[in-house]
Amino acid sequence: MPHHPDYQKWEALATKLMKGKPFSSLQWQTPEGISIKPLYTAEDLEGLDNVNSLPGLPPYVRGPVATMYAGRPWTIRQYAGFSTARESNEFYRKALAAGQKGLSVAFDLATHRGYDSDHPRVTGDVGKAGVAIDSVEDMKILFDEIPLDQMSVSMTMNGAVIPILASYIVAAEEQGVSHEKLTGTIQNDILKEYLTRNTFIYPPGPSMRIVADIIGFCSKNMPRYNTISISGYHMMEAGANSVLQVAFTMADGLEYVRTALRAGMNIDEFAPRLSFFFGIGMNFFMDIAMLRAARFLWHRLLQQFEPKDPRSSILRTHCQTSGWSLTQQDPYNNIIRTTLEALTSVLGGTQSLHTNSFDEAIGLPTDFSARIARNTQIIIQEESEICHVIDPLGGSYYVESLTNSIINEAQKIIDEVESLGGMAKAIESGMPKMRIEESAARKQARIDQGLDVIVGVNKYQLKDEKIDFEIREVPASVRDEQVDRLRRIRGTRDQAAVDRALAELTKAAEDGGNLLAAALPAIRARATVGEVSDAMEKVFGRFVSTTRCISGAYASEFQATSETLAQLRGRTEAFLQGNGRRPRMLVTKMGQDGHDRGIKVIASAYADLGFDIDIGPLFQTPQEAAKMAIENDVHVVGASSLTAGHKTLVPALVEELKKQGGEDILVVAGGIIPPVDYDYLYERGVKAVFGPGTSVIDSANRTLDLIEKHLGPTA
Ligand code: 2CP
Repeated sequence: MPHHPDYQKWEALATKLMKGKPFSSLQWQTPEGISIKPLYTAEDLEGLDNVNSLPGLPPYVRGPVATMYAGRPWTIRQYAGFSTARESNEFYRKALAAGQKGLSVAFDLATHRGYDSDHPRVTGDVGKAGVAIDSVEDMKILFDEIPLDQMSVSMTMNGAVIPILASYIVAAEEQGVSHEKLTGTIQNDILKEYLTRNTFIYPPGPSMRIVADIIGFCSKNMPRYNTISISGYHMMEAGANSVLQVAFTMADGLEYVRTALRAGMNIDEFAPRLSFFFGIGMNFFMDIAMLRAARFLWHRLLQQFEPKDPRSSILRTHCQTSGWSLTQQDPYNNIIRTTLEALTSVLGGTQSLHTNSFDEAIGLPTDFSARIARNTQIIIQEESEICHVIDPLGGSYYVESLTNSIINEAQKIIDEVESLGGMAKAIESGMPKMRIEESAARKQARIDQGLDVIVGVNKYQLKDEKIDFEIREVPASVRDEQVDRLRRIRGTRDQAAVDRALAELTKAAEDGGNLLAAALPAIRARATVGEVSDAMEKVFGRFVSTTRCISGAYASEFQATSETLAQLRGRTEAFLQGNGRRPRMLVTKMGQDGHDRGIKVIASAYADLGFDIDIGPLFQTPQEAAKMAIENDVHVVGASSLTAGHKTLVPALVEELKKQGGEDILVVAGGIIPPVDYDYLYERGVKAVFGPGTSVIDSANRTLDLIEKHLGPTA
């Protein structure tokens, strides 16, 4: 019992208010497995390692810089990019004029996966979820009138990281900016691509070599450039709770450090320029504590490499508010969610921040929604007076105690990963992926039962949902424009010089030369992003992932008495009796969209509900998805789209099914599909569209209704 002199008085008062309920009923068990008490006191801080340090000094819990925001606020760095380089450049220049401080480039999925815009696999992806970049000519337009010696630029690129970083460097050269003046960050975090984000190109071995080559080149030639952004964000978006996010991110970081050391670098040559990226969700204090714990852990973990430079073990991070926490229902609520998450990031001591636009669960941000998102940060920075005091929650009984719990829980998982031989081996074993997917399925089950409240989705729903704001649409003509420019570039360049440079790059891939250095001549000669990727693919091959799915987690999170679960399981059993087989569904992601949380949750939950589930490999074409659906004799295909390819790819699937003799197979769609597009899809044969926030139980019931109606009275 705490020794506070008044503790017993407080307990007596509180017990009276409990009206006979046990005191323990006020304890809350978080999804991370941390037990939260209703009250923390000074005694909770006794003996904790993370308490009472100072900012800018080890173990850096209170911030990486001594003066923190009192000296310089965090960088307002909005992640953006869409359509063509010209349009994105205009968007950036307007944002910078309106108070944004750093740039963060979003590339389209074709670019991420190393395909030029005229490649047949990317017809639905060009310019959709980011800007299309096919060559240095596009990169030059992207940064037109933006001096690259003065602007820090982050580029989210992992798969096609060699041609994209090379194009950025050459665009800077052609602006007259030398390599050592460049400031910014390349994401270059391939491990989490195999785990969650899925924009890999090559197998893990050569991909890790690329990471090391970039760290090696930049450490020597671009000393102000952050060579990697070790990212937990995508793990959180895929369903990881805060402990899993921080643990797996640290473990990824250790793997990169060891990779660079193995490549012959000295720890102090590269570690000061490793940076991090965390996702911030709605558990306000949890993620403040997570950022503080992350800094503590990184400092402690790095000591094994015996750094001499103190900067080597300082964790600096970018944060982004959670896209997954945004709802399509009552979407202005998202402004409030994002504000809270931004405050979490700031109170946790982030160096750089992206705040999401309120309409991102519906479509691409517009100028209007992007302005509100940006101003959310500007108002915190310039109106709230928050920046004057460093780590204002330092010493808070609750926050410090929570910081300590996260340190301890995350360390256990890091130890588990280490015992598997490090993160690369752990990923091969499937352990981190399973933990994240299990966490996602459990979360969905809690939401579907109303145990975790989402306002406007499972509580306080609106009767009439009206969208009274503009939604940005990227026209199909963007692809034509890119294809035209590619044709012009290929028609005017010195083809022999391009061929020579590409052959040199292939040779470097074979012989072990630095790949970024070897790509620069090819990019200068106007080789395209796709050609540079192909030159390495000749040696490395293209990686094909296998999609597995966990079972039991969704159902086990349901209360035993749940009638909805029992009712649906009864329906699928009855279907089995009536039809001799279970309702069978193929879930597919077409195009280059690798956001697979949705299909994973659907697949494991539907399987728990009694469906037979097939999961298509990532990056299917509509032809491939139709063929698989027919071969597997499914009743329905569920197509998930989160990157604006739905109007091209889903109708193409319906057509392909008809063409290949599968016209009896139903098609439903889900993901981020603006409601204004629903009719477009219905008119083209799609039977149902399930937007974000749809309960899995509801969607399963509706899917079963559709199948039964389609099969007729025998069903
Ligand atoms: C900072 N500085 C200061 C102070 N604070 N100087 C004096 N007093 C202070 N109080 C200095 C720093 O030392 C640094 O100088 C310079 O100011 C810039 O500060 P910084 O803290 O390094 O900020 P930054 O340049 O914005 O860099 C932040 C990060 C960087 C985190 C280190 O890696 C970054 O910007 N990351 C962004 C990643 C990103 O945008 N990702 C997008 C993800 P020196 O440089 O001279 O030391 S997109 C997400 C999507 C969803 C996706 O991935 O799919």
